Amino acid sequence: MHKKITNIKQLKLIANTIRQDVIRMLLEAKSGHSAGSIGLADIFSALYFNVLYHDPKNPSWPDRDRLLLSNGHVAPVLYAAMANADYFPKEELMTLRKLGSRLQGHPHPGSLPGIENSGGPLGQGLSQAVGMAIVAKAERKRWRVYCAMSDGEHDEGQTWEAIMLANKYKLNNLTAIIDRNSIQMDGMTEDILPLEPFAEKYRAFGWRVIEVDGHNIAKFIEACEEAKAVYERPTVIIAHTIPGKGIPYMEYLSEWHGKTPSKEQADEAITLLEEERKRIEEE
Ligand SMILES: Cc1ncc(C[n+]2csc(CCOP(=O)(O)OP(=O)(O)O)c2C)c(N)n1
Ligand SMILES: [Mg+2]
Repeated sequence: MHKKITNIKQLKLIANTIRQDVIRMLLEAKSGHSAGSIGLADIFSALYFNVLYHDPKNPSWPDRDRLLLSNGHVAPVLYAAMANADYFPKEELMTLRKLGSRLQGHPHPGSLPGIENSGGPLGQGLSQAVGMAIVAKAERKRWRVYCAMSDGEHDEGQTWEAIMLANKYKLNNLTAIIDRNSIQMDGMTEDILPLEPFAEKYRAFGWRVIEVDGHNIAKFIEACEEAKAVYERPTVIIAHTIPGKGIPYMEYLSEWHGKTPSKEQADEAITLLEEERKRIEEE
């Protein structure tokens, strides 16, 4: 089984590496989704190096926790986290979106071991996760189901069907993690189709709600631990993140939802991230 890292500084350094990998992957691929992927680096560092019970050398280990990625367009952050956790060689990251690559533009379980669901069509991941959590409960398994989702995909009615079903079956083995970055493809979520009061909606649907700063790795891990102790209810962690976090020309801008950096922009991003790395090392 993968060894848990509890040192927050180390997890921050891994998140920094993931961000740098994502920039290099997107530069090489010349297509893909930047802002959401960069914003999720801290959460994916925490998930793959602390929260999940998994074994990168045995991806289909039956007792592993299942992590589903519903907002499949942020595949770059998932692949970067997986490569750093040793699921596959890091060089392969540069094949993102290339013909014949295992790293499809949106994750595909048949292509890459360790991927639990097909993502891409938004709004479906939570339904898949609920199905798995129902099976785990019925068979009295100890593994948990995690579903990473985005705020934008709450515009899909199917998401709310899954939210209701999770409540009906009291799925305390399910943790949903929402990237509350407030952007979607064409603008801010509150302008396109308002989600607020978001937490209250989940509470009204019977879920335990924990809101965290999605860049505070320690608090995020704490929230995941807290979710394990909730009695007979699913938990949602609403993680407030900054899209494009750490790269000022990208931060908070929905135009960076599906755009990739130019060579100059990528160089600037790597320089900024290297500076951040030094700051973390000096902490
Ligand atoms: C069912 C479906 N409708 C539309 C799309 C096109 N699409 C891809 S990403 C996206 C924006 C969704 O918002 P969010 O996931 O919050 O974006 P982010 O925060 O990552 O920028 C849309 C509409 C899709 N993939 N699936
Ligand atoms: Mg979003």
